Amino acid sequence: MKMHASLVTHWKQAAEIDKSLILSGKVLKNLVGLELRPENYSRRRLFSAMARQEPILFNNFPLRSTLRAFFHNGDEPANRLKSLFSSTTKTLARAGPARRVKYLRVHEVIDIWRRGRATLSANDVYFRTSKLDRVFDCEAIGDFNVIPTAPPRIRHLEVATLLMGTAGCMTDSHSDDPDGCNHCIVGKKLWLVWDRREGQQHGLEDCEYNDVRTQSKFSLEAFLPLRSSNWFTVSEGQTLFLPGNLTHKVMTLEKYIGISSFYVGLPNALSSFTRWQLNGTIMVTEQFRNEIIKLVLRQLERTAAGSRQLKHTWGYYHLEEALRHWERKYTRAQREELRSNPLFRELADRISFCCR
Ligand SMILES: O=C(O)CCC(=O)C(=O)O
Repeated sequence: MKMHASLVTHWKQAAEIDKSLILSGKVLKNLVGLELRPENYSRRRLFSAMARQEPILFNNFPLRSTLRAFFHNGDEPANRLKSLFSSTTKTLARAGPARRVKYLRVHEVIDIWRRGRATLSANDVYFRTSKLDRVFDCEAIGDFNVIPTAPPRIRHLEVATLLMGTAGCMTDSHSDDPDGCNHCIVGKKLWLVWDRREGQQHGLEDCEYNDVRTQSKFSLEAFLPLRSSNWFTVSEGQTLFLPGNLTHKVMTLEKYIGISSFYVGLPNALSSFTRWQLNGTIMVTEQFRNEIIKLVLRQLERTAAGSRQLKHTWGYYHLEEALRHWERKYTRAQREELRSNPLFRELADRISFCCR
């Protein structure tokens, strides 16, 4: 397998941001086989990846057309973006190579983004309550997700945000509780992903789970041999779906605007609840987990009783794949431990019943 010249360029750009990404000849050869390549979108591919808990990157996820219509109408993306926020709305941002936390007005962040001279990222601009959600049809990244149907105390776990960053930004290695989706509107990022636990056993830190002072420990020598390692670029119009067990380290190669959100649907429910219970969580408390199990149960009932179209929309036909994956991945003892929670037991039994 050959590495495309543009990919070598991307890695060189990434190494300018973070020295631990400097490539030697041997590393370069080993990296080639770890690239996750984008695919053309189909719902079957999406749900199958969710069921098997594998990352997947799409070229043409259906969100693209609505976002393109908004951003590519001849006006500068920064102007379009500004029109969606009041001049007083503030957001958390990270500035400079040390990623110092600041609160800035969203309009200021957009101006800095437009000029592209400073290193600045703002990944926490919530869009469900802004005009952004009304201007775009973000439904496509949510029509298989029970979290947006939840009461407000749970709905915030969707963490539906707009991300803005100038070239040179880095998001340190971390993992999130739920599986997450990222859509790139403009720009390019390089992502490195690996299973958190496998990485930790081999010296790769996760700043959410390790005691990290400045930056999580990372080396390509430790990353390359992991069974779970992948890397890829996400660029304009592409959409990533990433399982929550994967720690990710992200470098902004070209100034970027995107959106992201977390999801629990029918095909990833068993795996998400299992991971939360066995491997621990940051945001999802036991009470939240049980409330989300109830939402999935409710959606499962509706879908089981609904039309073929509803089943297709919610990934009902991938429940068997999800169940088989879960049975293979976790030991009988682990599955029994999970089943000691009556809600989880009800869900597992209901899914088995649907698969008969
Ligand atoms: O795009 C980035 O820089 C980080 C994104 C991220 O960590 C996420 O969506 O979970």
